[in-house]
Amino acid sequence: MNESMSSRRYDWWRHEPASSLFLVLLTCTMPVKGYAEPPAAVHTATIEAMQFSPASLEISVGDRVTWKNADPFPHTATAVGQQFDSGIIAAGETWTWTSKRKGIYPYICTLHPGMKGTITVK
Ligand SMILES: [Cu+2]
Repeated sequence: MNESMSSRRYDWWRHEPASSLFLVLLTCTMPVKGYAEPPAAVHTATIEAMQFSPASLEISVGDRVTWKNADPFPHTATAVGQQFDSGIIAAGETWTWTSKRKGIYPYICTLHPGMKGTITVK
């Protein structure tokens, strides 16, 4: 019984070389891909005293930006072109956005439109 099971397993490898090759390729390319791509960075913009700090951030595609509201009242981080919109970020809360496309994204706080910042995705 054990013998027939092992011969069946042998047959699978022998008669389905395409499947075997696929598995080998999948296994070999996954870690390589991981090394080739630079790790995504996380950038922080603090909202404090009615200002985004730093007001300008330069990031790469795939990077994340976390806004942290350090004021005792709510704010938003809303792209003028609507590419992102945090909605209300309550006092002490954070909101994170992952960049997907290159571009220059000026943003404001919709509650205090005088507050301005810019995210540049390169
Ligand atoms: Cu605000």
